[in-house]
Amino acid sequence: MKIKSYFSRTVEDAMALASQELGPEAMLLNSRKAPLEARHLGEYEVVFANVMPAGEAPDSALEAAAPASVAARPPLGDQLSRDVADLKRELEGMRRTLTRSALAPSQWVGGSPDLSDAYAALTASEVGPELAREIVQGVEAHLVGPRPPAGRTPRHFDKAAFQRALVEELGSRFQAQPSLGRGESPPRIVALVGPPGSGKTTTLVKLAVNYGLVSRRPVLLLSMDTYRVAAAEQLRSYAAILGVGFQVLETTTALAQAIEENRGKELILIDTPGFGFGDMDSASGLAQFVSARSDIDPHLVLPASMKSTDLSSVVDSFEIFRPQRLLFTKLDETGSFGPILNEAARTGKALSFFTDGQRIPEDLEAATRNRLVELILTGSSSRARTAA
Ligand SMILES: Nc1nc2c(ncn2[C@@H]2O[C@H](COP(=O)(O)OP(=O)(O)OP(=O)(O)O)[C@@H](O)[C@H]2O)c(=O)[nH]1
Ligand SMILES: [Mg+2]
Repeated sequence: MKIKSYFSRTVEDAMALASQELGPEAMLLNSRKAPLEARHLGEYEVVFANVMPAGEAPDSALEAAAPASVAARPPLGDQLSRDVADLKRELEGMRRTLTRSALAPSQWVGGSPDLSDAYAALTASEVGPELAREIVQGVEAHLVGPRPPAGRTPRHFDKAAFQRALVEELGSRFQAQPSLGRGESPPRIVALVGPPGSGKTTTLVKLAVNYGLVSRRPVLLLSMDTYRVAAAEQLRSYAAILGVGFQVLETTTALAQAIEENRGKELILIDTPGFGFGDMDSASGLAQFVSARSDIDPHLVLPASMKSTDLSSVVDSFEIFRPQRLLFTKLDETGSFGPILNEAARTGKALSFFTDGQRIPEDLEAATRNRLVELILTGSSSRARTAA
């Protein structure tokens, strides 16, 4: 048997590596956030063991450590298979205990495994440890009252009641507002802002089709992206295909004028250039204009695959636009949706829409509480799709 630690960006990456190196029998013993001094090697440290198939030579280091009676057993036949099966069961038990004690706050150890498992599931989905703890404490309070006397928390809860409480607690931590525009009266004016390549232009076209063309609302697309030669052309082509109005504007004065001249439209969607950390200064003119206009609804477009800490920095740097809503793209590129919850909970900003693929217009959906809860608990973005 071999025990090996893997450092990686996600637990899934480590599992893939371990299965490659140690074989499909590789068993996860423990996972935890990597200690600070080893963080450069990866976010997580995940420990695996491989139990050698019958007939394979045991690892010498472990053989030396094994009790004489085990080491002396004949290496072949049924006895070995039984030993391996016993060992596997033992290791699985160890893994559960270790995972719980590594991931769950100590007050749950020896308390309810259901609570520890929920905490471990949330943190595995990259929900921040503090938020995960609050959610699980909320579930406990929901099911047994605010401060259960010591030893009064049941070890196991009714499955359905537990799931309901967990969904409710998770859902109460953020807002979802899948709508476009601020006031009730048209035109609804939306600006998509965000870092380079986050999916602003693609999402804008998806919105134009789903919330404009499909309901026969007159739409206008405006591009403020004159930074790169091809940028506005990308949107111009889409506008031509869709048969909707399109203008490229160089200045905020021209943008104000275009809005004024198109008050008859129902939906005006404004595309903006991607601003990276290094060029937020060049965003200030546009940001000032957008944030000062009470009729423009800026949605901050962010890739769901971004790490929580990076997301927070990006959201903070885009605060100059005063976006009230967060729009997450590329859900299909991650299996950990905790960072979306972390950011929505941290900022109190509502989630507006999700995109989960490159197909226009299909890969867009309204953000709802149930959907994010489902994403976090299942770790999968697949959904029932309408025929293309
Ligand atoms: N997998 C996946 N790819 C996406 C999604 N949304 C957008 N993309 C892709 O991401 C790339 C960048 O998309 P754009 O819409 O051009 O991004 P942008 O934010 O306008 O980029 P800049 O204008 O350069 O800042 C394109 O290849 C898109 O097809 C999504 O939900 N999933
Ligand atoms: Mg763009």
